[in-house]
Amino acid sequence: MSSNSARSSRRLADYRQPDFLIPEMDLTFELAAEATRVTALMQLRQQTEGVPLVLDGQQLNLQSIAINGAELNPEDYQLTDDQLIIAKVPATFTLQITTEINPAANTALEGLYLANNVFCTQCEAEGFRRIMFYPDRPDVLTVYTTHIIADQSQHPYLLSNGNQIATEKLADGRTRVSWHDPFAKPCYLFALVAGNFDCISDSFRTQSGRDVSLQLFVDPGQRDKGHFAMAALKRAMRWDETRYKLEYDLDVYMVVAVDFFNMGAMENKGLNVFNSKYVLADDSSATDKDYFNIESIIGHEYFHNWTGNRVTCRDWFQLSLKEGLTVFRDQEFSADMASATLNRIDAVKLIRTAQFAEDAGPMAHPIRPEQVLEMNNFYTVTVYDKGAEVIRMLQTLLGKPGFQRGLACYLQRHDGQAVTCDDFVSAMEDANDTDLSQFRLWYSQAGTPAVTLRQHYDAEHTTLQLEVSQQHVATAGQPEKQALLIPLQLQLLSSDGRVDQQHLITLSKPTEQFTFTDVQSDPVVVWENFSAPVKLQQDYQLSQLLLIAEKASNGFARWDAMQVFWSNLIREHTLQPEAPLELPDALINVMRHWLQQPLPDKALTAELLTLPDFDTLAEQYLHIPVDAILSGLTKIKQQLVARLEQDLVNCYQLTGTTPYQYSEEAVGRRALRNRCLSYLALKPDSTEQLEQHYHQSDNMTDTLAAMAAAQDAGLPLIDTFAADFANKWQDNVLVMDKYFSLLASNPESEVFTSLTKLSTHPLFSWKNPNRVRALFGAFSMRNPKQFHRADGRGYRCLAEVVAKMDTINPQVAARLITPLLAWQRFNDQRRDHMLAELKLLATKANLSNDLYEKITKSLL
Ligand code: 7MK
Ligand code: ZN
Repeated sequence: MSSNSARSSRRLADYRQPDFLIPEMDLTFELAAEATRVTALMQLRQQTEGVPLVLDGQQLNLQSIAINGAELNPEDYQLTDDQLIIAKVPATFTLQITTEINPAANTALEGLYLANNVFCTQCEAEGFRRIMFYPDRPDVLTVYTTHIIADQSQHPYLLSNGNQIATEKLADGRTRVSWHDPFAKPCYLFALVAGNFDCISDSFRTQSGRDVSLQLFVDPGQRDKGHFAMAALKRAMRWDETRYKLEYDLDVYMVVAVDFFNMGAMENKGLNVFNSKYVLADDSSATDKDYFNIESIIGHEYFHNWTGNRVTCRDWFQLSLKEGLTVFRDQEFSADMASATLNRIDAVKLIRTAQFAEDAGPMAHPIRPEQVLEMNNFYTVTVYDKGAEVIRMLQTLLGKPGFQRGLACYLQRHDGQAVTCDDFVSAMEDANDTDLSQFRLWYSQAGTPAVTLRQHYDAEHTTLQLEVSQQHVATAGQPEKQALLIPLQLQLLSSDGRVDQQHLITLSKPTEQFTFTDVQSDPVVVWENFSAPVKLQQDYQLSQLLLIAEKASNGFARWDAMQVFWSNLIREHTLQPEAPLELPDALINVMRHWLQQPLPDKALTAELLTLPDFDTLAEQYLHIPVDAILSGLTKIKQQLVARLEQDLVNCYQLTGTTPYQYSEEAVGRRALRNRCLSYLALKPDSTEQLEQHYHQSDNMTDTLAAMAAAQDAGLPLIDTFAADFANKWQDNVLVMDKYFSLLASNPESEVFTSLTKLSTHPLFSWKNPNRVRALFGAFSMRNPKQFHRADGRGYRCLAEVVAKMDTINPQVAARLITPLLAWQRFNDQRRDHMLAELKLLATKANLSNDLYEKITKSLL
């Protein structure tokens, strides 16, 4: 941690080529909990004449340093807090450096750390500098040979990137295992894992007929929970071959699951490391959502092998080059594995909540940021998910075949290189012979555009004129905005709901007119699939929204129409919170129809029957009317139950259970049934049904649904469920995370007692990010009622956790603080309480860069 005065951001504009290249490196790790020795032998080649050699390094203990075999004296180099500088070096030379590090003391989980008796690394983005002195930047590509020396009785598996080339028993009883990765890679893709695991082995024959050995490592005793992930991996490998003709390139692909991990997973070349939450699953302990996430994240990391590893980023400002693209690829994979509509709905929900909020707040940044203090703060929904939307727009504009050509050109042209977002767009342009200069603004401009659509129908000439305009508001640090290139996929529906015409229009000016001919009647204009990350504003009548919801062929558009309807209703309520909130009969009839005759896609039916959540609604206000949104949601739910009770009961029975299976049909059926249950729980006499649901459940999705329904309805029954659940699952820490999250979402004020109690639970640990996120992440992000209490108690609670976590794991602290940064969006006491907490945090000594950057931007 640096003193506040020494902090300085880096800028994209200041990029310079590396001064030295390191084509090859030989690394030896002598593992020991508190003093691991790392010896590196590197071949260096100077690129810029006469410059000193500057290596990054943090919290390292330098043991020795030699150039071409000659030991250096202390006056030959300079050691600072985070650099090693050697003023005079030859043009080409070998450099040998030995350092000592303390993995046991590493609670930040960056670099090499020891947790649960497993040595594990996480190097992205800038963790390698906590392992050894090195130019820790993604444009220095090196071929690694890695030797791991350890006591194999303690750590039977000693793993690193690439192929295992040797294993040798040493005279002192320790073992040395050697690995070689033939693909030159940046140091952020380096990995080392040493521990005791159960290993699931399998193999995959590639399209060209090579056999790849697949190995999945899980905690001893967890073997049965790894089979789904292994099967998902094989589906991902096949999909990338079929869709993009991309094959795996090494002889072995390893995945290790660990419980201590800052993020979801990591694509280290040939040796992925996963948070165990995204690997381990079986039918009784995993939810439908868990299964979904595992397949999607296994896919994501696998797809990085081409988009990220074979072609990597020149600098960290280009992060979206690999992440936006790889999220897009994992979304397309998931859409092909199950319901494309549901996948799109989930992706859009995330954009409309977290991403729109980020783009409107103090941390707003373009998908290619221009200035960064702490890189870890830029692993954001903007870089990832808005980045994926930008890639999706390219596919929409160029068509699937055109996009495919562009991607092939990009990978072929830049294989083995570290490149930029501009290089990617250029490949798309060249492969399609088109000019994307205006499109490039999506990479540099932050903020969510608003697009307004007005229609004028001319019955005499059967023409429809659309007047479309885009509006932009200033974002943090970026006051000027330009018109973007915005693709809009539209359908014209006739009054019986039939698709009359389909058009892809491309808005490029502030305002533009589009004219369509042969339109037989004044149509309902429907936006398909959220074809651009914008807020689209259209003036719909209630009857038009219901027509879309009921009749449109596009499932996404049906869901979206319902979202607009509920948002409008809540908005009216926030303007007049005392006025009675009456649901129109036409709406009730449509909902009744869905309950009586669910659509073939039951998951979509469930979504059509679900109200927008607090965050989705909140994002639509400049100043968030917390109480009115919450009371509006409650009133609507109560009316729905009162007016649809019998239909909810019938639909619940209609969707009766069969033994658990993770299939698209069964997932949809459970979603619909549990949606009904959550409404029915609000009836006065729901206890019996909830008990039955809980006790009959053979799976985690249904069990948690009963518990959540009981808790949200304020029934004492939740205490009985919780006790039973904790007793049953006390030995499964991932399931106990769900228990922590559930109790942290309790909308009653006793949640504070639970938080205190659970933070001293035997399974809870401040050092494990999964536990902390399960408890306090859930509280701050899934409990709007108690978190946003007007008396500030929720904010106080979070701020205390953030302060504590900053001393243990700054990355986790910086992610947790997010909801407090948005203080400008709240009124009166809430704003004052949030500000007070931020200001108090700002005065803390030794604040991490992670928190410092966010807090100062928010207080600016
Ligand atoms: C996903 C980086 C890694 C946030 C979301 C991931 C991370 C952070 C997985 C860690 C990833 N490269 O594959 O993108
Ligand atoms: Zn990724």
